[in-house]
Amino acid sequence: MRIDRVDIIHVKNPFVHPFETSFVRFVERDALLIKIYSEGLTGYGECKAFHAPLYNSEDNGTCLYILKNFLVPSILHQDIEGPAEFMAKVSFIVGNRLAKASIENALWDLKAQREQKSLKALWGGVYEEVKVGVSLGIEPTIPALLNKIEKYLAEGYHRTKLKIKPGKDLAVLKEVRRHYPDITLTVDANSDYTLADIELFKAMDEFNLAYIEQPLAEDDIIDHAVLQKAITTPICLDESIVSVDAARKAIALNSCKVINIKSSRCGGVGEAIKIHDLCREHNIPVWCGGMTELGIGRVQNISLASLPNFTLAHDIAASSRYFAEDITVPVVTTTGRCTLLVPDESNSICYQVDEKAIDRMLVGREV
Ligand code: OSB
Ligand code: MG
Repeated sequence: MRIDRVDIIHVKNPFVHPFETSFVRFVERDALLIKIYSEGLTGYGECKAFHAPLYNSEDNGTCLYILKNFLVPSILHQDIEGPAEFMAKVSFIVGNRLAKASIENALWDLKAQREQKSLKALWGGVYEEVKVGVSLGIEPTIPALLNKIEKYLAEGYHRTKLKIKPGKDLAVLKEVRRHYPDITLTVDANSDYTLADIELFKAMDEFNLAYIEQPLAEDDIIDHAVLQKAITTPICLDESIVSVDAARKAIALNSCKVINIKSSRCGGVGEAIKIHDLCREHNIPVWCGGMTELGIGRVQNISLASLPNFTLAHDIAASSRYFAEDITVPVVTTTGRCTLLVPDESNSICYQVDEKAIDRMLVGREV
């Protein structure tokens, strides 16, 4: 496909409620969108970086720099076969996976349109519906958190994940379990602990958590292996799994029993599918992680989550979990059966990008 033009669109969409993680309190989604024009079609990708390098080493500023200086020039006014050829072409660039994935995702959108296939069909999806979970931020008080849990259970979320940080962990869990002894519950530490906290994680075993997500450092699968040996609760790695090679090593070391796949974090859907396949061979269940994305990213995540080994509930909530307004028509909505419908030829679900909504959220555009 000939690439005629690439726009980088900067938008901001306020959150309906602040979302606090161990690393920052988010009040809005500040994001770069990629729009690629090719032979009369337009493909969209969403860059999953944030305003600052807090989740990993990239942010919107570094992504914009890499996009403008390296990634866009590698495809603009050229003939390119598709996402895989693009990834091979930019493999000389070390890291910068969130930036690479934003273009890769837009090329998948174009490929799907050219071949008149759904992303689900292109990627080998099998499920018609995928399970929704909710990721709840750190709240100022335990009653405030209990209110949030109640709200999302009532909305039909299948799994509740609580963000934790040192000082906001065991006491919170104890109260939540006292009120909700039977819900499917997990915690996400976003790397905020070390092996010095091993006793704290041993104490978590009594809360019957489905898993503990990324307790230790991004680059430390050795310490995660030590911790996994010391506790019965499964560890789920998020930040650490930046590639299929990282997944292979984590599995070999028994650093985790579950993996959260984010196509952005590992440089694109091509790599995400390789991780999915590897985990399937090793009986490691996976689920699709989220980056509080807007609709473009949300819809692509739903399609990825339809692959067979995505058996646990995903961090792909309805648009309304974060936003009053989203950038797809329709916006993402749950079914009422703790699931989301996967867009496909076989059903009538089809999402269009809402250009007018993008214009309302617009900060700037680079053509
Ligand atoms: O670690 O999974 C994470 C949000 C921002 C950055 C990292 C993470 C998260 C979430 C929210 O947990 C997931 C979502 O609902 O999109
Ligand atoms: Mg996480």
